[in-house]
Amino acid sequence: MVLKAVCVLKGAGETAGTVHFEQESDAAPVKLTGKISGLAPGEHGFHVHAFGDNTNGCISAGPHFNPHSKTHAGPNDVDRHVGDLGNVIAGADNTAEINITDKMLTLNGPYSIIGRTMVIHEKADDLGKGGNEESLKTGNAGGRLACGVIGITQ
Ligand SMILES: *[C@@H]1O[C@H](CO)[C@@H](O)[C@H](O)[C@H]1NC(C)=O
Ligand SMILES: [Cu+2]
Ligand SMILES: [Zn+2]
Repeated sequence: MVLKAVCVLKGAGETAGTVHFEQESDAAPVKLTGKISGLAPGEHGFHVHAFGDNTNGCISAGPHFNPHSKTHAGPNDVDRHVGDLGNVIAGADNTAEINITDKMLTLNGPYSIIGRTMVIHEKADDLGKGGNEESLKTGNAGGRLACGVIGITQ
């Protein structure tokens, strides 16, 4: 069984994109592919946030999806928020190509990310290594440029 999901990211500015999710078994990993445009060249924090709520823009999505009550870290760390996907990198064309295989995300079960929100940030995520309190919560990734709810697709 292959599970699939999609997320269309939009925001107040010109940042926009589409991310496709695919899970080939009944557990992690999940593969993410897609593209986000309208980004300043360089690294941008990229996370799954807890709520599929965009009523007040991306801010209503709440904090990083963290069902195991861990501190913020990078995607390769054992102790991390489930939603911690690190950074995507935009090139000189202001576009980030997404090609991530993540060992912790799932599209089914009690910790499924379906119905939650993907957020792309203004700044780089310091992966919890910034040496301050905020680093262990958000990675100091700054404002939310665009976001979208992760939905089931065929
Ligand atoms: C995506 O990443 C995988 C694993 O690193 C690599 O084999 C594959 O060629 C990449 N695909 C694209 C389109 O960059
Ligand atoms: Cu985020
Ligand atoms: Zn986090």
